[in-house]
Amino acid sequence: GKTAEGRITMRRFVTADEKPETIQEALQRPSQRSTEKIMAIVNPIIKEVRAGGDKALLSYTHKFEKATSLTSPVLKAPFPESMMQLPQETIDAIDLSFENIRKFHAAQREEKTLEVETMPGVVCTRFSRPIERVGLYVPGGTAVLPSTALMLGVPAMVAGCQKIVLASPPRADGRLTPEIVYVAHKVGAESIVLAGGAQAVAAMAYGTENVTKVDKILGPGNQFVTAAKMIVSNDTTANVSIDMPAGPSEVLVIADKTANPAFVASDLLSQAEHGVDSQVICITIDLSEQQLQAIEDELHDQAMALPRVDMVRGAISHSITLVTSSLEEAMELSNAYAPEHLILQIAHPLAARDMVQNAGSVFCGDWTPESVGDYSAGVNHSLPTYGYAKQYSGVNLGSYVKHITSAHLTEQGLRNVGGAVMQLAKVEELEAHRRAVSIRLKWLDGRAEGK
Ligand code: HSO
Ligand code: ZN
Repeated sequence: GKTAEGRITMRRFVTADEKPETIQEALQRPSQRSTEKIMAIVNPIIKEVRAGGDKALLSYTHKFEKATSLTSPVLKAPFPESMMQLPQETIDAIDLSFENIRKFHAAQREEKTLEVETMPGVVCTRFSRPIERVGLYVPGGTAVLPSTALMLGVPAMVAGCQKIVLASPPRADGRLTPEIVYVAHKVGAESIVLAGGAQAVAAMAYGTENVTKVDKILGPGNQFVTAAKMIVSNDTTANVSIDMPAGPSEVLVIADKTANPAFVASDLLSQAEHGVDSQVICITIDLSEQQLQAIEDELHDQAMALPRVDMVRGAISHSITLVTSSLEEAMELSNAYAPEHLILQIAHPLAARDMVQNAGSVFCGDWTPESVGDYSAGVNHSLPTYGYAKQYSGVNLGSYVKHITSAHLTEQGLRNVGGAVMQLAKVEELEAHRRAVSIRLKWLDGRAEGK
């Protein structure tokens, strides 16, 4: 069979022996299918769901998920107990993870209203409010991902969003993974849309007879989901925003002489098993040939024992090892790549963390595999991929709130700031703006003169 073919190994580059362009080229993400092609498929789906509502949504689910027995595209809370029957170990694991994620995101609340008196009598205030209705997309695909439901749902609950709508493609028998229903119940979701892909995104963006229209859509997905999110967020008639563009998952591991080769390999593989388009990068610092070999041997041996070895093979085929000789160089390469996950298996991980400029989430030291963050530590696993860690944050409490500012001036405040306002209004030739101030100042003067 396929799995017996060839050694599973990453191309190796010694940075000192290569031109910087070669290294940058090697660090390119695998290219995505052209956006035009994807858009051409996604646009009609969005139009149809928008026009046809529940019926159109359901027929896509029959077609793509083969869930032909499904008669309604939405499951409303309260969800029946029978849909969340789980082994006690799974319940305990979800409950423990839920609690850690809840704690970490609750600590991100800004309790206090920010208030600054910019001049005497001129008070500027900023406060936050939850986004009222959020749509959380939990992908189906090659693995069931209840952990993604936790990562999206718990912060929505903590932020106080009034309506939490989950969407996830049902299995061919029309049923949802019970773990996802259990998480939906725990975070207080009002409904679950039993659909995936662009059709689920469209349903939440515009609403249907039974799908609640939402204000923001969050969650990872394949290229169709990502394209749909981009299209609806560009449509002003939908009035919906999204979290961030998403691409395949990635990890970058930095390993020095103190790293355990078996640990390094296990972390590379835990990301590689996500899918053939995943990318993993290993940057070594000052390793001997023997130590490099030890990581490569571990990678091959551990990979061969994995049920998803075929995915791993695909991912590893466009993954690389960069051999460097200093922490500074390693960090510079990592910052340029801007990995979704950065794992520091080095002598002083916390000191190196200060040098991180671009990364979605950082995992420090030998005892912090990425999987703890994927599931249970409390940090979020919905993170910027494809280099977007340069400008985006991962999902966090702030993803579910918006800020409102307010100003409050006293009479004296208006006297203090009014001159500048009137002058700038004059420059912009906006006379009504100028008069909104002058009319008040005149009134104040009149009162002072007792008129
Ligand atoms: N590493 C994935 C998240 C995940 N891992 C879900 C396991 N389940 C992307 O950050
Ligand atoms: Zn993962």
